[in-house]
Amino acid sequence: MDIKGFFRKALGKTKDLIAGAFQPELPEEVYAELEDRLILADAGPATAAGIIESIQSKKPATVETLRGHFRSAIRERFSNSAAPIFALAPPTVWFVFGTNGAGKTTTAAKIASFYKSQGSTVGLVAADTFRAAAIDQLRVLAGRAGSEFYAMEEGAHPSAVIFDALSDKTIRSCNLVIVDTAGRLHTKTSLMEELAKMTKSCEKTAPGALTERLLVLDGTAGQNALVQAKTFHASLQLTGLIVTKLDASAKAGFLLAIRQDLPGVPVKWVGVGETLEDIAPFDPDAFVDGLVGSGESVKVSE
Ligand SMILES: Nc1nc2c(ncn2[C@@H]2O[C@H](COP(=O)(O)OP(=O)(O)OP(=O)(O)O)[C@@H](O)[C@H]2O)c(=O)[nH]1
Ligand SMILES: [Mg+2]
Repeated sequence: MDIKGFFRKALGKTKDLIAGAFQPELPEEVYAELEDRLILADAGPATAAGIIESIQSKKPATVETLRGHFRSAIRERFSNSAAPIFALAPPTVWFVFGTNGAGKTTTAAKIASFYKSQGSTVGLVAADTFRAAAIDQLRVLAGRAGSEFYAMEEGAHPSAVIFDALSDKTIRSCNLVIVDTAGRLHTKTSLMEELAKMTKSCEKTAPGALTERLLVLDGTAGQNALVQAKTFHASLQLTGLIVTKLDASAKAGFLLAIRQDLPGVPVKWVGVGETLEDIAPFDPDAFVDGLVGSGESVKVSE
């Protein structure tokens, strides 16, 4: 699937919801209708109002011009860079955090598979030691992704796993090491502190290696995902977001709210299914096409 097709699949449900506002005639109520639909798609009232205001001020005469202004308003929100960050010298270490079941383990393996297919060596580290099943899940996925794998026993201290993994010759010699962590509620302060300790353990063991602190968000969570992102960011200084399960969501509008509330934390990857191939780096143009339908953006100066 090409990148545009991927994002069409990811955003189809949300687009169906929003695009209903674009009727061939441009009635008086179009702005209220579009605003309502944005809110239904979980963009949040403030973000929806901001987008509508910016479109309305341009006084579009036709529905196609209106759609063009809408595209521009969305595209502007994704203008900062979303490219993944690598360390100056290998290994690069990325952490994945998130609430229970958000898709962390699957996503870690998907990213491993993505870079493996580009010729990199990747190590997956099982720092979710709560359940033996979590370790086994990552072991199986690492096998499928063609990655190295590192785990200790169930119940091991996650910071110790990171220290040992990064002291291990095979893991240390990988280009990229992805650390899978246990799911946790963002409201549990002690568990959030544990994540901060894990990142410190990494910084001590492999200085300069940790470049990405990625929060995995369940795309069906809508506005709840926004609350999670704010809390995780406050504790962990996130470098990026990964949004999963968009294929099953009509609430992708929350990504617009996240751009408004957390402008320094770009979306870096998007997941649309359960297989290792169901992931793509975030592409702002494909995102806009997926959400609004293809067409020309109207220049801001018009
Ligand atoms: N449809 C869909 N399902 C997904 C996606 N990503 C993950 N899943 C599914 O979501 C479920 C949970 O995925 P995991 O990767 O185990 O989630 P996790 O965050 O590691 O879960 P815990 O470790 O238990 O907190 C699995 O059934 C995955 O197959 C996605 O992008 N789309
Ligand atoms: Mg997991």
